[in-house]
Amino acid sequence: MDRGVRKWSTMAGTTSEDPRRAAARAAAGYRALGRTSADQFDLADGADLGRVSIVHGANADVIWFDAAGEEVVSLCHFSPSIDPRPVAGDWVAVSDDRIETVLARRSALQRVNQRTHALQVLAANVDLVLLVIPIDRAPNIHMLERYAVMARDSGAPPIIVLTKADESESVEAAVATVHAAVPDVEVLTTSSRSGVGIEHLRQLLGSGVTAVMLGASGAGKTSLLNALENRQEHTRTLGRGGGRHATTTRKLYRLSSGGVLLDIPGIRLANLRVEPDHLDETFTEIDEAAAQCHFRDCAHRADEGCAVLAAVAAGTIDPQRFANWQRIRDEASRLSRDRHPANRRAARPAPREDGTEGRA
Ligand SMILES: Nc1nc2c(ncn2[C@@H]2O[C@H](COP(=O)(O)OP(=O)(O)OP(=O)(O)O)[C@@H](O)[C@H]2O)c(=O)[nH]1
Ligand SMILES: [Mg+2]
Ligand SMILES: [Zn+2]
Repeated sequence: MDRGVRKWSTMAGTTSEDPRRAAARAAAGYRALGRTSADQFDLADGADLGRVSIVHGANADVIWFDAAGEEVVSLCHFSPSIDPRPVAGDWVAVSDDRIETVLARRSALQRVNQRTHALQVLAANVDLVLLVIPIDRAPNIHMLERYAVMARDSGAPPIIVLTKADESESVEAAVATVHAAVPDVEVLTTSSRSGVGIEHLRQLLGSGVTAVMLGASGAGKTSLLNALENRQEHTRTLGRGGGRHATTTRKLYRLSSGGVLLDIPGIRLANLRVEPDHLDETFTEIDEAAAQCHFRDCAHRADEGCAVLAAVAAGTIDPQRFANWQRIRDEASRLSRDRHPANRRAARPAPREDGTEGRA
């Protein structure tokens, strides 16, 4: 990279233009990039604020605004000591085409990497997680529940976006099924083909909102982006050979509705598996506190000498994280009980009042 040839923040700032107008233009640019009043950062002298749009290995495309308020997109490499590693959606401090620091994240969508068992951040600084579920067939509730847990764990509220309504035999039944599985989350029905629900989605994705789409490959995520923007990003061709994922990178898009949308590749159910082991790896703080419980087999319910409950009460463990942990723990033990044929009958949920069974 030709460093020194191109001065970072003074490049276009030497004109006689009114600096206040330039600053106002830059501020508007950062707002369109999803910056909110909650994003107040302390930048080192000479560094510029930027947002990561896409990561390629140890480089990333960063969008920022120069001293003249002009938008610049630079391919920046990571400072060798960078920690954490930048991901799409991160706010970063850049100088000389280098990402110096990743600024504090106000939310992060993450999953456990199946191979390394390490936590992997998929998207940073999101305000809304769109759980994208196709309804051209029966909605996959198993998957939806895990997505909901992931979303809740991110710190950003979820919204369920049902796709392919044009190919659904019974939209109302799908909505009812999904609503019963994840009761307190708004459900929006869409079709990228007919345009149903797209305007409503646009309204949810207004200025200052960064959303990420979470859903299986082929769920119709990129198609939603295309429908929102009347554009043509590459989507998946179903039923043919070739690559399984149409979208292979996580990328940030600015929307004409004012918001920002992160498109990420589909996540397979296998990578969302709920196992007690993964629970401990994902919720390490709970696992660590549990080592201090008085009873070795403490269930952290109401037990005497429970260090986990004490940590929640003291605020060292986030109550929301603890609630999510309890939810998945209970589900994991129910699943393992269900695997024993002798328990199957007893473990089946009672019919609900509306006559439907609890879950698929
Ligand atoms: N009938 C119908 N088909 C749709 C709709 N939305 C998407 N599809 C089709 O579903 C397939 C997958 O759509 P994509 O948008 O590529 O799915 P994706 O979730 O981005 O998939 P990955 O990028 O692999 O994660 C494509 O063949 C689309 O044409 C819809 O609203 N109606
Ligand atoms: Mg896609
Ligand atoms: Zn305990």
